Amino acid sequence: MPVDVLVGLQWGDEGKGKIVDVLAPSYDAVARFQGGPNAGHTLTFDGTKHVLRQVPSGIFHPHILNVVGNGVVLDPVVFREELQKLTDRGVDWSKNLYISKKAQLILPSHRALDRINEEARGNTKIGSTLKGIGPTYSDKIGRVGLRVGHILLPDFQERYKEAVAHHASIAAPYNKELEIEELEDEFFSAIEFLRTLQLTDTEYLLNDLLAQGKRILAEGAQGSLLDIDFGTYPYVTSSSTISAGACTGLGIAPRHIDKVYGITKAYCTRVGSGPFPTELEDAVGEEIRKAGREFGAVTGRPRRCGWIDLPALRYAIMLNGVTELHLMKADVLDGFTEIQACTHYRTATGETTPKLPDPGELNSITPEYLTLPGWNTDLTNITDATQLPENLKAYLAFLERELRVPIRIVSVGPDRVSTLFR
Ligand code: 2SA
Ligand code: MG
Repeated sequence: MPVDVLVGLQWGDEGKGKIVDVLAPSYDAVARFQGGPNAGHTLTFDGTKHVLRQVPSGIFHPHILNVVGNGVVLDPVVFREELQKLTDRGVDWSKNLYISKKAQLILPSHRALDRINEEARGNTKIGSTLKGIGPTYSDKIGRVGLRVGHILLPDFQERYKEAVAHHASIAAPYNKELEIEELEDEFFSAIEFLRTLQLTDTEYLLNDLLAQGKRILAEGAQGSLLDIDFGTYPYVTSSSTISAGACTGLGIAPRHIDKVYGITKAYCTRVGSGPFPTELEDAVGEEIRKAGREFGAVTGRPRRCGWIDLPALRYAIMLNGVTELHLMKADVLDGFTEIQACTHYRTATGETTPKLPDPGELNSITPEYLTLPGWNTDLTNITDATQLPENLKAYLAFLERELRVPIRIVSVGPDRVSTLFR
């Protein structure tokens, strides 16, 4: 069973990009199955930091095919910029990058609608990245979206105009104009560029690889608690971020899936609005934000920080069928003499539960914490998991007991080399 899936178990920014980069060499293809330019996957190696948004994180390895799957929403303008940046850094993506003709196109008017929708929500803003994600997926489900393959058709211009007219009619009741005229030249020149890339039926490409016994790594974006069905709805993104999304987002049958890598931080963060039971709105939260440099990779927004949330992780592990955990950013907690882990919640009626309640109830529950001794040791120079301080080993053993999944990787720094296998 040669497809492994990598997913974030929290609200995104767990460090998925780094792990894909580390694991990629043992795969023949890396494929993105959902999301779009709302993602910011950060990879650091040879002293340079790279942020990828729509390009799969295997792109630095010339022998690996990188596939943008049908489940993705693609912004051609951002995509061109991203590829230009890679070219400037000497990365040749011309032969190993493929894009599904069935992926949806993000138009300038989708970005405009994202902004208009958010403004209209007043106090209940989602905290969207404003990249047009929600409106583009709405059009996909509403069966009026434009696909990447449509740019190859002679009537693409007419289809584009129809879509924009539709979007203008959505904006009109809000007394808003789309104001996209100045963005259209850039959009169409990016479309011209997109036409020159390898656009194909990637479901065939991927299944042909499988038929040859090749191995595929499916790269998730955002996190399980932002999933459209199981996340903290409506404060979620608009795609299936869980492992099952890899099947529909790539055209791969469930029977091909083997391992599911679940990525979590040693603590927890969230960017955007919505419930976050273990959030620390105090000096400790601030300390984590500072130590972890917790600012959005795309928008630069400060991320909300808090302790690790085991009920939420148990839920994500269940939904994804996680077979191994990767614990990221352990080094961020180096300076703490004590750390806390939420093991249960106490509900409004006084019961304790190890489960994640319905999103509507999350504001009325109280997290119950267990305090553990911190390791209070600088992890930066550790190169082998056996050298980890005893208190960190005890934290890992505690998590494995509570979550019932082995922790195979512990990350102690942003660089590729700071990745310890157990
Ligand atoms: P959207 O833009 O419609 O998908 O936003 C809906 C919610 O999903 C959250 N979201 C994210 N959360 C964490 N990281 C994301 N990617 C970037 C990063 C974000 C950034 O890697 O740092 O730079 O700010 C991401 N993308 C979407 C979003 O905050 C909303 O809560
Ligand atoms: Mg990110």
